[in-house]
Amino acid sequence: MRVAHISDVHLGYRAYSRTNEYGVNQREWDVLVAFRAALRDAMKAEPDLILITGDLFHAVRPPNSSLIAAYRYLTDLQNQRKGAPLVMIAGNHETPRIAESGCILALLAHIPGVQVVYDQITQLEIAALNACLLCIPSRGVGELEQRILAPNPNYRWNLLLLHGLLEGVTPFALERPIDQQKIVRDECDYIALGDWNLYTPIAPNALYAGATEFTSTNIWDEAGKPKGWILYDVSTRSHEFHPLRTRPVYDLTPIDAQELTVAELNTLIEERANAVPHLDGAIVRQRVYNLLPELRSQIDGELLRELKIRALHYQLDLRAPRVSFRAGQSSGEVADTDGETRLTLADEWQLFAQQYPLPADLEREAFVALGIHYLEGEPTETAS
Ligand SMILES: [Mn+2]
Repeated sequence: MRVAHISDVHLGYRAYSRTNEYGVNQREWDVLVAFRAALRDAMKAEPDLILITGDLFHAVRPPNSSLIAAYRYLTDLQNQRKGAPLVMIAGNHETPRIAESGCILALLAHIPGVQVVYDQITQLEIAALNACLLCIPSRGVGELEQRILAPNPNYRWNLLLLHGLLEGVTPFALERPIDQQKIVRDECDYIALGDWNLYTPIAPNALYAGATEFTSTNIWDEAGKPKGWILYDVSTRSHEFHPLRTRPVYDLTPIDAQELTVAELNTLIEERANAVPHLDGAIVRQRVYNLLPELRSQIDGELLRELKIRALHYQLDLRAPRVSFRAGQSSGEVADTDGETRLTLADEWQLFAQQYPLPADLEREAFVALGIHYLEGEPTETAS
């Protein structure tokens, strides 16, 4: 039995202000294009089963344009596949906080061959494939503690679908990560994982497919890494990762402006941008460290306008010379002369945590402070 595994498509994701010739946000369009390409590629591989492991939609109420396109693509696909099995579970992005609100994925369950799990942990039996699928959507993760997950002996193949972060995948998980031992078990023929945006094998039989486009809160960390889908052979427990063409994302090498004239800085900005193989239409970030605030206005505006026209999104991220973010703590410590570490870990944490989406009931200031406390300990201990 061969399985096509797609995940974290995030239909309805929008970013930047650029629209395409149809008036649709360019990034929303890109995400649709990636989904269509994934379905087409998967279709060509003629899998027995297609799995979508959550966050097909970026939001509980996605834009109509994306909803209509998803319905059309999936209907076309399932017509071509003559209603062969396609199973999807809900991710956190498309799961409303209140269960009674209903889940948009329920709409797709009307397409021939499509089965959808968006609420509790559910066992789906697919007799035609002699397979049993234990489906754990985002909302089901909370039930895991009280459950004993055992394979169903009445079926030749046992699969598990999960949308959630296993422990060890990222240090930045907000919610408590899921115990690997509970999920990653040898008796399971395939463990199809969603929620993590990069293709990541956990075990030969347990894989994160990753997202199909760059839609996470920090795309710069993902720059240069492939997006795609997985073709998995259940009988040999082997897989192929199939990359998809996405919009290019570049996080350019930071420029240290400490000893540069403005003319030199402008030249470097231009050179780094032009060194990018496909700047036109790309998403680009250029960080500049140690820039004195009074020099900001002298950066070549015409150059920036040109870069912003060529790229889909060109972000010039200017940072003043390093001083502690907390007033009164530092005496204006000068930046490192080795040019390697331009920000302390605590400063990097602040920059990260100030933008990271937090649950509404979490106070950001306390969250940031706690992180600093963990990183630095008591100030008296680190003072030299
Ligand atoms: Mn997710």
